[in-house]
Amino acid sequence: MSGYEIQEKHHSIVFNILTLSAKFINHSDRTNSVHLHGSYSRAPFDGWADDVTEVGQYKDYYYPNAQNARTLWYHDHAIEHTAENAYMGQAGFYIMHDEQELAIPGLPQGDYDIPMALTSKRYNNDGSLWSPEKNGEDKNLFGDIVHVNGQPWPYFKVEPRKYRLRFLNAAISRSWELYFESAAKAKIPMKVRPYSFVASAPSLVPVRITTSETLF
Ligand SMILES: [Cu+2]
Repeated sequence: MSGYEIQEKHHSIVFNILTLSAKFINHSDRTNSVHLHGSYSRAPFDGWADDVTEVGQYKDYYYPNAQNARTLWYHDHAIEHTAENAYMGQAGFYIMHDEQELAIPGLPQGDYDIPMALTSKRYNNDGSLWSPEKNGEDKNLFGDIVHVNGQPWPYFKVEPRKYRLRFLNAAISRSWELYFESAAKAKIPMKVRPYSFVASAPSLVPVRITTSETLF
């Protein structure tokens, strides 16, 4: 079999079997446009700001899934209320794997590959989410309650082994400085637990980088 035939076979697997179609039905009270951030979707399915689905209507999106392994995310992108809709939770991960990634020795997979979407929210005294729209805030929203995957200040029990953590900054205004505190922090200065940085937004990095903090 020539290299060309292998290439062709590979393409038929990617495009004919893995193309994803997703039907979005707008049950909300405002327009919406689903943007799959980082995907090279065709223009009609990119979810650009003016390509909105009206309330009560639906749209079928087609995603080729033909990029290599990477961490994508989707969020509302409708003009004039993208930030509000993302803040209220219209955002999520879209993770792509490929054979090369799954064959990397020592790279944790499955239950040990943990996506963590970071946001920061603000609450009213009655426990409801503070609305930027109702409060006339259209510039910044930092928020003092950190959410991970929609949960405020969550706790995650881990096994004593290696994990892969995927961090997404889905906050409206806040940026993050991430590091591991040592259990013996009385003796060791903070930010000293090194870890391997293996991937950025577009894909895996060619060489693992050892660091002790990430800003993004
Ligand atoms: Cu985006």
